Amino acid sequence: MSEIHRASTTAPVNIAVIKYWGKRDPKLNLPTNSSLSVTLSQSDLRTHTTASCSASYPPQDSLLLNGSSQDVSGARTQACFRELRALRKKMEDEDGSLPKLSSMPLKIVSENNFPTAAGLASSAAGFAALVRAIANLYELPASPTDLSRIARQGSGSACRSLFGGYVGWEQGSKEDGSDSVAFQVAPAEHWPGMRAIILVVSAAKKGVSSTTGMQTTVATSSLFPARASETVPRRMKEMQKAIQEKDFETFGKVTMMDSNSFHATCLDTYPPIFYLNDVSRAAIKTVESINTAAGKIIAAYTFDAGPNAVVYYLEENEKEVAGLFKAALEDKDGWSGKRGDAVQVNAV
Ligand code: 2P0
Repeated sequence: MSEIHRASTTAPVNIAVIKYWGKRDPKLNLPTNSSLSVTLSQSDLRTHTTASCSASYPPQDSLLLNGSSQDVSGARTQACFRELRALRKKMEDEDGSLPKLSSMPLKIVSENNFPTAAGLASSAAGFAALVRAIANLYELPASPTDLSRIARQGSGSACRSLFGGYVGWEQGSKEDGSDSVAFQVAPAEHWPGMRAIILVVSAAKKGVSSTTGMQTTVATSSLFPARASETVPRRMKEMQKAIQEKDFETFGKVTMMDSNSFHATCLDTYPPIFYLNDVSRAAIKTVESINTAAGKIIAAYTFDAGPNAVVYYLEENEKEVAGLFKAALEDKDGWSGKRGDAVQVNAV
């Protein structure tokens, strides 16, 4: 019986406050604009992945996600496997005493502790964990930046899950994508009071996949060019400054405006893409009323490619935001606090 080599890791979910939406190169997952996210606490939301390899395994690579077998033949998963194997192979060629892991079949086992494909960026944590688990298995001397470049090819937003805290993804300008990598804007400890409440409106799989949606938006939306070339570059600067200065009002305003801008370009896509529903809009109104009552921005909503709201706030405003939110939404159609659909998490 051949030896089994194994390594495990976890990767966090990240929720963008400046959204990635649009690819300039779909094959390499190169974006049309930079983006920025807040990492959610791994004690609440994360993917745990074990990568193993052995000469005794069946010849095909395999991936088990939450107990069910996944297709690994897709170009994106293959790109991640190929890049990681090539790095390992190089090490093996340089040091003949290393076991030849690069030629063994891989077995990947992943578990999410949150609903998959519910607009909760499951692919981000998933690919980040997959890439790091294999890198650990292969004992690659790769930095988080190197791994972000590989994970990006699995799923764009995955590159942001290789760092903690507040994380940017530089769109880059090179055709080979070598400069399209994630970077840390600030560590979690820089602004540790950040919290998020996730309102799970629906745990169902999203209707329009991000990849398809983005492509249609880039091809048809007349709002999109201004968003990619003017709005987002300006907001990237504003957001980084707001994080550096721990300025929640600006952080919150830019977060909400960028979510609105992203969903406006979705609506402006033809055929139109609707991710928000009535419950999502009720969440927006609740945030507006919380901020009006406070006389300043103490809560900020953002929505990804689905109806679930993520609301950022500071710990000091816990009662006003998380408390009021649950009370206000509990009786609305499609929402029930009783089902435990509000997940309160430590952002960062
Ligand atoms: C984001 N989203 O910045 C944006 C906001 C959804 C809305 O990144 O095609 O699953 O795998 O590169 O990363 C979701 O898109 O897309 C996403 P692919 P991904 O978080």
